[in-house]
Amino acid sequence: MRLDDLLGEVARQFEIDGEFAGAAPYGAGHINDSYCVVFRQAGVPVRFLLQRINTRIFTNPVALMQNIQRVTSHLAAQAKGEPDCDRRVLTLIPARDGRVWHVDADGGYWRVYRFIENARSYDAVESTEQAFQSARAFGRFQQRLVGLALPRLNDTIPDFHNTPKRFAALEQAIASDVAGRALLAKPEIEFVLAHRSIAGVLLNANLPERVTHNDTKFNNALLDDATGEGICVIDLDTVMPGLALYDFGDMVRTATSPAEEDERTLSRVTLQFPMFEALVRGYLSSAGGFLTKQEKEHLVSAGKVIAFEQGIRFLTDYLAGDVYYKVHREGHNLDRCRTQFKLIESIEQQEDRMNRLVRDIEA
Ligand code: ADP
Ligand code: GN1
Ligand code: MG
Repeated sequence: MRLDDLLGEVARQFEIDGEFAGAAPYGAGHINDSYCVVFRQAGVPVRFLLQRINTRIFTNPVALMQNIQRVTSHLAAQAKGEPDCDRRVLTLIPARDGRVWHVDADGGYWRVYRFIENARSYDAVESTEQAFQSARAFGRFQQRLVGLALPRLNDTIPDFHNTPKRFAALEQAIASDVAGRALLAKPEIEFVLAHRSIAGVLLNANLPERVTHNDTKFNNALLDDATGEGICVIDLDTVMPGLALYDFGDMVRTATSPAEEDERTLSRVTLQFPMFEALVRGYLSSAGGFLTKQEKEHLVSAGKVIAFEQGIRFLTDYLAGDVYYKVHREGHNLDRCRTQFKLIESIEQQEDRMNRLVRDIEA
């Protein structure tokens, strides 16, 4: 079936009024297939976000959707009464059979969200205000989930942020070298081995388990077009039990450098201190009330650990022959890996100053 026909057929399975008027690929995510679909309702075009879940990566899509349903209902109850509350939380549109997903004839899993209008995501940070706003939104997301009722959420990807296990998987990939690329990545492999002590820093710090987002890259927060406010946290597939600092670490990884994740001019990849400061202030403005002293003391190491872990993951995928992340050019995963390691070097050069800043803010 042609993609356009498939999208129309799938979209019509959801509780959406009006006539299907078209669909187009949307966004720059590495994992799911996202489409903006339009329905004409009383003559007016209304947009929705249709996604096919990547079931190669999320092997239990029903458990995943149960998590998202619980989390979005909880967040919606918390946001109730706030101005513009329906733009502050993702809203699932149910399928006509009452579930919040649809399975197509080929076994593909689909879901639909209301489209958050007049807001957008950015692939690279442009100002300290943006950094502050995204960190505040991710911190608020965590804060509002502190009171999520039991049972524990499902682990949608077990050991997702277990950096030592990611390290071990890389060692395996180097040893088997299935794509014959290890020689091409010699400097990066040497970097990882020389920095191996970073891997255990968060896991060995005895930090409390919380409900976390686990994929807080800068483009997973929507910023309001008019006010710049971090209005909605999106991409909820990996919301599950985790450490608060996985989320803060991923903010540092993705919202301190002016360059995109796959930048090839590595001199552009650098941790800009004012962006880091804005992230700390934004995050603590919403999450500061529940974080422990130990968590706050690890804010700087969090950035290093998560950039290290992500570099390891890109490198592993490069060596495996690009089987996990969507790639758009030769060597794409290796380019992505290099930016992570360049960022770690930049953090290492500024670490003392970064730690002093955190202590001063907390004093
Ligand atoms: P992926 O898991 O592939 O990263 P995302 O859920 O992050 O997919 O969605 C991809 C992009 O689509 C986002 O970066 C964002 O720009 C846009 N997007 C996602 N959900 C919505 C929504 N409900 N309203 C408007 N835009 C959205
Ligand atoms: C993937 O879905 P997306 O593009 O927001 C990945 C994250 C990585 C990120 C790196 C489920 O996120 O863990 O940090 O790419 N998501 C999954 O850009 O693996
Ligand atoms: Mg995303």
